[in-house]
Amino acid sequence: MSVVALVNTNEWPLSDFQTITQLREMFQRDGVVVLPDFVSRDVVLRMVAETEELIALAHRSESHKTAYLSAPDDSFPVGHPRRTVQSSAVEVIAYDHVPAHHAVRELYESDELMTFIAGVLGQEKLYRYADPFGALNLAVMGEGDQLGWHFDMTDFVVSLALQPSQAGGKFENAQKLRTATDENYDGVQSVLSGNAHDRIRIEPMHAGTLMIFNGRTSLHKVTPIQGSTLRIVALLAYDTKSGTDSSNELKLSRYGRLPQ
Ligand SMILES: O=C(O)CCC(=O)C(=O)O
Repeated sequence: MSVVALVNTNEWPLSDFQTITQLREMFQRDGVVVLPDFVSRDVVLRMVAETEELIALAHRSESHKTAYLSAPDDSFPVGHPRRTVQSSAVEVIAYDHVPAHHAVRELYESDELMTFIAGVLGQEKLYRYADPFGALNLAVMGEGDQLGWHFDMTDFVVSLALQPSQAGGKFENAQKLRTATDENYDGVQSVLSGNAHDRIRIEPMHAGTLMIFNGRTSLHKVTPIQGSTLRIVALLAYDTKSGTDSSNELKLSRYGRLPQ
């Protein structure tokens, strides 16, 4: 299916110079852009139904790490972000388990989408991840699951919200909290200890919303899921370099296996 049939191109014309320019300015300013109704309701319903068929293949991982996705470092004082543990639990359907006809995979593999995202990011060219598991993930969270506060290890992430939970499951974002040269530990600590409400925004995650997000500099979390409706998000991975793969350690913890 062509990308035009998947994307709401009336609202989001993928090759429109003005649209891309506005989004790029927004991304540079805020570290995040949110595109509601990026895919229409019909397409979302198809994506959810096709994902539900794969749920049995999801791998569950639970982790207790710091916001830097590392083990706590006892050389820092008690209460320091480098020593403060966050709990996360999520189930992930890996790329190799997503069949070629799945609408999310069709969208991910479309060059038009990748060129559009490159434009928003202000990059000449993007590449899909070479990770056979991590290039595309369908992340499924059930009652009680959450993602604790964390920074990502990649410069940006592209997510497509497919199904919100009944309650909870909110994406909270303390945008641009650190830079490459300033860890801003005081600012991070005040978010972790719940004392920085004015610093946090909740990004809308209605079904069909695409989000392009700089998670390396923005501290973010997903609040505990409430109710029996699964929260489902597709995570589309790209890089500015070709051949990017994840480590075996990450593969084992996130997917419970290694490529054959
Ligand atoms: O599920 C989401 O909305 C965000 C996922 C996320 O933060 C992550 O995978 O690092």
